[in-house]
Amino acid sequence: MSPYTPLTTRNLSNSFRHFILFVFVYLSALLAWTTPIKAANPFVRHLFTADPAARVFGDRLYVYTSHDQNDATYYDMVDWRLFSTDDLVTWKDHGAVFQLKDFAWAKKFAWAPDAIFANGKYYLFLPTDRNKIGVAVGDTPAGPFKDAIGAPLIDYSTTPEAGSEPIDPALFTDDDSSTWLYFGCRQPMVVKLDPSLTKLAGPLQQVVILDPSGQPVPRAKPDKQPPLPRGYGEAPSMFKREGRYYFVYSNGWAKDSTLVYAIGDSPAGPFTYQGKVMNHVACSTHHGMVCEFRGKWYVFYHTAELSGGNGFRRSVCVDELTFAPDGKIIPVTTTSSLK
Ligand code: FUB
Repeated sequence: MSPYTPLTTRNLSNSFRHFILFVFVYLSALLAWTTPIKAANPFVRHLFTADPAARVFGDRLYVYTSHDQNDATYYDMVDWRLFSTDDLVTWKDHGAVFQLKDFAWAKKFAWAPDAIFANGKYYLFLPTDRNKIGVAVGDTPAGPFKDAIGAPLIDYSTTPEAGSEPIDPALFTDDDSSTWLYFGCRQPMVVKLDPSLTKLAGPLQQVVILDPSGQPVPRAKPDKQPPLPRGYGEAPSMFKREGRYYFVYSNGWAKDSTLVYAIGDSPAGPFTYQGKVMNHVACSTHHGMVCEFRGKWYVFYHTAELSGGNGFRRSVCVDELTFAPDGKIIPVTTTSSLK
């Protein structure tokens, strides 16, 4: 073979093809380098939003939130909001998907929502009045939704065994299709739901959280800061990874409180305390959810940074979350473009 190959038309077109390929690869790498992997935190800034519940329906990520009022001096919210995205960079605002007045029996406090897909429909689980949980149903993730029962699913006044503050509903569907509802402030509760999702299918049980020596963890208190592991405050959520059940919750309202987690072998527990999900953020409440989207894991949470530290005017945020080889969560260092 000749060491010198003349520049034939064929070689020329090959060289051109290589050049185009090189430019394409170079530009793709440049684009990947400069394209943000998610919007800067907080990712909703045109209104105050809190208590994010992140759910994947189809190939899209939906975040249902409560909605703090611009002039709020308490958690006197009146509607629930929805945002969705394909890429965590561009978010669509779906507006208010349900309002307190859509439940004829509810009076106040449109607090932390959750959503689930079942029976070909989308169900919202919504706490009101600080003592009730209602269910709304719709045909799409963004509704329109209507009251699915015409009465609360959980009501402390008729079901005191639900605990004195049945708020913060969170749902989990296991591989066997059973659906579990977690809720409660200070007292974590779990109950199996009927497949209709509009009835309870089992006893209301307290969620048991143990320390690594098998002792129940002490309860969270507003003004005290017992050492970790500290007990349950509010904001439960559940996810399953590699056959294990991760119970995520806020460990209260102390200066260093945050989202923590415990792991168990069944959705009803007991769960053994593991550690923090993320660092403490500037806010008097901590509420979030861990969610897998397109092969990556994320923690959604809220902060009060955008309002300058007003805990009644919060903003939802998201950061990527990773696991150690033994399945433990590597505590997330939160990001913000406001710092
Ligand atoms: O948003 C009102 C309440 O604040 C929620 O129910 C709690 O989880 C806390 O975030």
